[in-house]
Amino acid sequence: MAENLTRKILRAHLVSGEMTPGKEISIRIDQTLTQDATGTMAYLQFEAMGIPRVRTEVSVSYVDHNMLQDDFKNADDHRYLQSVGAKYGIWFSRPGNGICHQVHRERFGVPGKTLLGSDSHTPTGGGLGMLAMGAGGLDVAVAMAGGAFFLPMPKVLGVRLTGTLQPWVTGKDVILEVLRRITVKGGVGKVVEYTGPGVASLPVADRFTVTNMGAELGATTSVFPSDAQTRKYLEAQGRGKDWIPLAADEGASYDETLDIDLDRLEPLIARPHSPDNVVRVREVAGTPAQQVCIGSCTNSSFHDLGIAASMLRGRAVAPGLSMTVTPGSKQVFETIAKEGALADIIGAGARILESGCGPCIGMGQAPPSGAVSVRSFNRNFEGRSGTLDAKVFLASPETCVATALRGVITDPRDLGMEWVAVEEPESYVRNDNMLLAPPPAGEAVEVVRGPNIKPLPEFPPMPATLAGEVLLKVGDNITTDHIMPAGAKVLPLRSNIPAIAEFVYERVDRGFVARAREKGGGMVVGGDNYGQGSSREHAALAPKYLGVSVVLVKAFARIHLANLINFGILPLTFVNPADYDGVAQGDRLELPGVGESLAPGKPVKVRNATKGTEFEAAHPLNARQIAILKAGGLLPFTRMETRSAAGGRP
Ligand code: MIC
Ligand code: SF4
Repeated sequence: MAENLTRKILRAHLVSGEMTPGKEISIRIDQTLTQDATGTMAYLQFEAMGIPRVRTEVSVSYVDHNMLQDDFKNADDHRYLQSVGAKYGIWFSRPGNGICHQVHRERFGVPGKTLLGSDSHTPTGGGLGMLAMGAGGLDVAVAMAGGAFFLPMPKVLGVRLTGTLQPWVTGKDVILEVLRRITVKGGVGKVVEYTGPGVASLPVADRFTVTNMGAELGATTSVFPSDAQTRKYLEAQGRGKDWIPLAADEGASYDETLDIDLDRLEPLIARPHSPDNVVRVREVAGTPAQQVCIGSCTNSSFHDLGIAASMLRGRAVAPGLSMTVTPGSKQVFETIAKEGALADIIGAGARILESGCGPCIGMGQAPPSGAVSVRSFNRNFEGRSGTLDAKVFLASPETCVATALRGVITDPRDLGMEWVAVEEPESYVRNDNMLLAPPPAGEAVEVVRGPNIKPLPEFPPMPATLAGEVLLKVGDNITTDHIMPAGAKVLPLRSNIPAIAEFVYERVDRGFVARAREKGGGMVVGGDNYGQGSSREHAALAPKYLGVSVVLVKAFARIHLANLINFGILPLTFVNPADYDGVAQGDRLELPGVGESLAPGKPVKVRNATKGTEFEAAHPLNARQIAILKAGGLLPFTRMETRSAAGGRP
């Protein structure tokens, strides 16, 4: 039977389960990646598993998030990551070598392989025809140990592209259009697969932008075929031998479809504070802007910076505006330096930042109070930039430069500039001296741990009855940035759970942590698409540390749901959405006997002791997940399993 590309790759990696949408499957993972902000925890967890060496084809540890070194913490964590990687057979991409998703596609990505990364933008690899997914660090640690990755079998949404992109219209506008049409929850439970005659003309750089920002749809991942463009890209990376052709079978069917005519697309922009709040750039043109940032894993390729440089050549950034440019990797940086584009960018007055996440995750360059900041990034959640009242817009590098030159939001077509296509180089600068291969197995390596690395907290098994106060009630589309903020102040605490727990829900309710402490834990109630955004397991782990035992919402985002289970927090959904209205912050909820009665498909009775009411809640858990929850989380569960496999010996 004619099959789409997603199903073909899944089938080739299937370990268990039936490929029926919604049913749990498990797949073999060929490659893993971690970044520093999630990596320290992932490697602490990997160490706790007692496996001598990773069992994947390739595992890479990147340093790109925690780049500011204003005290010992980040620098110590970098040293830990380098040494732990060397010990267990993991490549190490040194700080300065670039953003994980940019470097991975340059140096490691292979069409048809599976990639699991402890970062929600891991789907970027789909631009090369990989099945690349984001997950919590613990799931990635399990994959490094050779374990399968469990996920609900996704539906496949076929996005059929026709026509060709017009001058000044880019891959960013393609994904913004998809976001405009199906919103930040439109991809939940789906893989977005790009097909149709429009794919062939889409430069690989644009494909990466589309698959990267597919994370904002809530999608499991996104994937493009591997074709002549993919081959050219891999050859320019000196990796032509890694290329294989891949595409959906002729006449393959999709669970859902969407058509996009590239000829008719226009420059688009996402307004504050959500990536799906999309309009045509011309609808907001003229809005004064105080900052423009080009960079992030979405748009910082050679292609992106080449276009930016050609627009900036001989011109100047507007006086009321500050512009930053971040090359996505050392390769991009070296290439634009050699080709002269860097001089054009510097000459125009842009501020050049080192290759890393930087302003995208609030690591510096917070905008001024109330400022409009136009960024080529992928997320514009409130406060993420580091300035709570800043208004962040998301657009293509072309729209960003047009805005930087004029000082007001500008459609690049209205600049009156001639559009020049940027060709992919025949050969990229290939200088891997910041990429360290692991030493051969058996070589003695000492793992270096700084004082910022605290031991993993231990959690007891789930008690028979769960009861507690609703510590917080929130609405729809709560992001993990709301739950566990990032930024320069908080990110360095990622390997220190007691310290980072102090910041849980800080931007939503400053009293949350004190309340959780005072009440000895409790529950959180939320709306639709709860936990969208990043893969950070700290958004589950830190609330768990504060005693949160149940999260009861209308619907969950995929990665956050998996993280809640991994750390032993019971995820429940309202059977009747109207029951959401009947629960208030401060109410006491009781789930008597749930620790014993929890079973697949069986609703849970929730008693609201304050209101004297009762309602039913559902859960998506299967028997394996229930066993994990009862054990207190995936780590204690894995330890128990290992013990029983060893005949009960510890
Ligand atoms: C993000 O873009 O939000 C991050 C920071 O890259 C996160 C990972 C993290 O929180 O460390 C992500 O996307 O998963
Ligand atoms: Fe880094 Fe931003 Fe990409 Fe996250 S979205 S990996 S913070 S560049």
